[in-house]
Amino acid sequence: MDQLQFVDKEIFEAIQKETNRQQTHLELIASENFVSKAVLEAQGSVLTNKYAEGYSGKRYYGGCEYIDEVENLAKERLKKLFNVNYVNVQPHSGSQANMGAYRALLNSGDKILGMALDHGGHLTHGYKLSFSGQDYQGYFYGVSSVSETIDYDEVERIALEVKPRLIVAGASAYPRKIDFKRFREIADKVGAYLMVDMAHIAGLVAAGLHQNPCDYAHIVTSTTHKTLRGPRGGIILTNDEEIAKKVDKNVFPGIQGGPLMHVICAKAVAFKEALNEDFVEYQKQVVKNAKVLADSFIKLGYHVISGGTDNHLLLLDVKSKTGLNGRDSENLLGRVNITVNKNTIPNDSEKPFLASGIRLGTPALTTRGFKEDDMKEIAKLIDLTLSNPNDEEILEKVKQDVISLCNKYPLNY
Ligand code: DSN
Repeated sequence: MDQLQFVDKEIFEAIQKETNRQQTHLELIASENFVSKAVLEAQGSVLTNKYAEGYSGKRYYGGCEYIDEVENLAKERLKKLFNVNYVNVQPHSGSQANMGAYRALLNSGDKILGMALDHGGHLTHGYKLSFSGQDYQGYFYGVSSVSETIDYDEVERIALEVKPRLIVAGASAYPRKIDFKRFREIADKVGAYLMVDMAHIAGLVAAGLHQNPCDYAHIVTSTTHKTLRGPRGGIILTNDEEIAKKVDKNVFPGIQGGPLMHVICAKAVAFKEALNEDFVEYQKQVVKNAKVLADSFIKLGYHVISGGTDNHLLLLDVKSKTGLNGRDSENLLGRVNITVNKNTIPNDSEKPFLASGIRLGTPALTTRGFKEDDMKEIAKLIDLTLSNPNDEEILEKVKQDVISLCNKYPLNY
């Protein structure tokens, strides 16, 4: 950034402060990560200047020969990464990927059956305040109140009752593996499409650490910036040629205009990185770190939802152990440079704005190089903070320990 400081000092300084915040805080938001410098460079490239409505070889603007090269590379790499036949790399976000996928398969007013938001689902899986619950009729399944995991027999029972046109599998706060094969069996039994939103676990899938939804679902959507460690954006994947054609039409011109070619360029770079062997090692470490973090909290006497984790995140019931709700825990941890988000837990007695839990994820810290012993230390620091909300001396000491930990693993930006 050799120009920005002279052209726009205020924005330059805000970026400097955000860079410093990222360096000096423990980033435990499960949906965030740190991209490589190569991804940053690609996203900050001159491709931001180019209009390219349409698809490779069929654009509505001239001068797209290099743009086509970039989009083709992104698509070929993505197909290889998930072993799938057709992909669309143009959705600007995960929500738009989901909108494009729904519009490819559904008519307005059709029934969709997704995971309830307060059980770990996502706004775009049929929630009433999202387009997905307004354009379609949203029905929901949740987790068992005993195991706090998906009860597939119960999903089947609801599906038989609701008879949805589409079932959505995938979650934004679910710490266990999801059985996509079983979801497909349920979908087939009720004559529904199966869509999997793999946004949270895409990196794990790419590394072979989770069942690949492309083997089972009619359509798969994802973001590219979570465990997959790319730029912010969305993608749609399918093995069905007819569905692929509908997806393309519904993304452009259906819901979007010109693709963000600088972002697609950065997606291509991230997909290349994800095809490297070291990406598999990274994802293995993400999962190891999450397990150690979950175990550490269990040892400290916390209720970890579902008793642990199989993936990159865990849900911690803070209220039952500390008396603090999720919002106050998030704020308190923010004061000691630990970044988390409040989250409802299954059958939460608190409203979503307060929530009884926090969600913790390991993708970002694992990118920085954090290992199992650091996770044990982080659990202790979080517990110390939440157990002493009014002790300024302890909070200051925790903050200094957090900064020391961050300094041990500098971010190379
Ligand atoms: N907001 C994302 C998350 O935090 O999981 C989902 O879109």
